[in-house]
Amino acid sequence: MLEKKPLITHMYSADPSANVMNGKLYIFPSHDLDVEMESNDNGDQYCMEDYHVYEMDDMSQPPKDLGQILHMKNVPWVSQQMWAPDAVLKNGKVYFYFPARDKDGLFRIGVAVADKPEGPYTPQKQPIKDSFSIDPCIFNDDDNVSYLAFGGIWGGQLDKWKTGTFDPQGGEPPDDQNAVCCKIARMQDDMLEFAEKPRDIVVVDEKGVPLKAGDRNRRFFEGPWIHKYNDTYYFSYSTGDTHQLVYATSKNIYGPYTWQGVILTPVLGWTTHHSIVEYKGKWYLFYHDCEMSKGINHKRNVKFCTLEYRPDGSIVTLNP
Ligand code: FUB
Repeated sequence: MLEKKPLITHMYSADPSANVMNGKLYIFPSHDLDVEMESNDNGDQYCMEDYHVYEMDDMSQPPKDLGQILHMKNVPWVSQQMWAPDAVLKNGKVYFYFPARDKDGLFRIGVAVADKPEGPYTPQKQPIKDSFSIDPCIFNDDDNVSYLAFGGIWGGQLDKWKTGTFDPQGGEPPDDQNAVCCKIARMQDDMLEFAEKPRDIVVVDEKGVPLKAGDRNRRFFEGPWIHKYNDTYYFSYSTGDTHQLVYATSKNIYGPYTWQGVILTPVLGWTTHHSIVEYKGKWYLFYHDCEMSKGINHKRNVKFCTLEYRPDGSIVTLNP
């Protein structure tokens, strides 16, 4: 029984983006380094340098490490911290999206392209023009139009872009103001650039009122994921300092999304970060905790479990 057990045990891994490509399940996680670092709110302890990809045909067997697909030394614009990635197979190519700090210390989002999930990958020489912050999630809709959702506050810098330019003094708004929103942009057909200025993904409460910054159990923090179930878009994310995975739904990819509930209650460790995927007719939640390191924040391990929907489309809350 592999559910809720560390899936990758020969190295630390986090931020699992699980995607089906050519009928097989691939996991694109971050690779946590086994180094000693003090934790802080800026996330300096997450000093990752490369990515591996994993194949998991059989959910009762550990995934197979297909090897390193990208290292920061091969991406000219990157200075450090290769954080949570995602990937999609589209028109015969795999597009791998990853955030990292540029040479000025700002998080940007890059793309690397391959013919197969295991690579070889060719990174673009520059990040996506006008990209910022972290945690890209690429969603390809039924009409083959793709959207990139992204963002994360605090160490992920999204709250420093409120004015449209980077403000090093920026932060979360006062508690009674609207929360900082995750961003979404339609991608060009070549999947390498935004086709539009990124828009806010607004999450509203049951009365249709946007969530406030002080609503820490519900407001967006980081780790966006978009999937579609029964013609409804599900926008799910981490609430960061309240450590939950939560979700909201909409009939429009751009939102507004209506708050629904909790997918996963807090795990061992500060962060969790997830993806949701349908594979061979079942739905799965991939996430991480710190079981292998007994709770060291930056030494995480990927896990998965079965996800259940009720007949009304709501998700059954999971407890780790
Ligand atoms: O793994 C580094 C960062 O930690 C990710 O980008 C966030 O989502 C959080 O999991």
